[in-house]
Amino acid sequence: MAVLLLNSLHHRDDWAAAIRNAAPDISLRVWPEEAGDLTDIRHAIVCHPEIGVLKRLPNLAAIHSLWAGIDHVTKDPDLPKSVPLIRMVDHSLSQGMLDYVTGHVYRWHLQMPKFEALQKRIEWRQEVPPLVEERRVGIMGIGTLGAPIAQQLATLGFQVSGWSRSQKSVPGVTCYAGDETLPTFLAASEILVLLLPNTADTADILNAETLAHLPEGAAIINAGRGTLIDEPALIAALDAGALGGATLDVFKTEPLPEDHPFWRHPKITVTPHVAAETRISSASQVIIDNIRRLDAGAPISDFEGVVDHAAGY
Ligand code: NDP
Ligand code: OXD
Repeated sequence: MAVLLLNSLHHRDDWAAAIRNAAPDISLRVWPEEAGDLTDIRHAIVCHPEIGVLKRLPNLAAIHSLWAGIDHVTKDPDLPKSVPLIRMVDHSLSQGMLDYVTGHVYRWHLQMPKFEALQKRIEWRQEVPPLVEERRVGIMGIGTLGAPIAQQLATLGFQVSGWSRSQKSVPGVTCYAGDETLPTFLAASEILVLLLPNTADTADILNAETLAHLPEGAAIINAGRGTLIDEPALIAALDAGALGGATLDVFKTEPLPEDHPFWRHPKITVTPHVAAETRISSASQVIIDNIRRLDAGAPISDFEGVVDHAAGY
């Protein structure tokens, strides 16, 4: 049985080389040129796979996503949902996100955008930022990536809240769960970090109504998905002065179109979907281990990151 790499986006040949080097015993074929007989394929490793291909693989044991988000796979209307889909859970992805979020939280906490603007105007204005213990940070989505970030920010001294679908317990973090707690959670988030997945329930979850719960002058860091934010509502809140600023890494349309207002908005920092890259060196080993364990008969319930299609993530 073989493994098929369907990677239309990221360093396809580097991924193939890494897997072949680390696991010469695995028979890896690269879509499309090496696909061969599709009935041989037991595992599909995917990053933005071509729509409709996965349903043509009748003997799949699992689909392995190179990304933590799985919307690049579930957008296929013919995705075979009876086949387990495993999203990426990897140390380097978690560390990259921890670095990104910590850096941008500090940037807003220390009011760096304000001082950058003052410098452009050659203006000396001493507005001393609060201490970390006076700063309230909210992490929306305290899953694989969000929970250790919330814990780390709490260890650094911030007042941290987290919000998720099911009740969580994270040391040092006030944990909220469910839609009814969202207004209270948002009201405690001077810096709000979005680390939710793209699902039917999270679409435009930050909109005019929910943004209004944030403290005046709050900053938003979106490292989850662009679908989480109602874009016109965000711009309106920034322009009205209700929000202090936003760092946006993910967008409804990527690459962000040249004429999109986010590029030139004075209160928005754009990063081009780089918050946390799946690093080939470590993540290829995660996939190889998962394939080996599945082939050795480990039950799917033993694996981290198995997608619940009903929940959408
Ligand atoms: P997880 O599935 O581990 O965590 C998702 C979190 O969101 C969980 O806490 C979950 O709650 C919560 N959640 C989901 N739906 C809802 C809802 N309707 N209401 C409240 N809470 C909800 O995912 P990861 O932490 O691994 O990744 C999160 C996302 O980060 C990915 O889906 C992807 O979109 C994004 N990402 C972005 C990257 C980038 O470079 N910008 C890189 C990697 C990931 P519960 O705990 O109860 O299940
Ligand atoms: C991911 C991403 O989901 O890079 O892993 O966005």
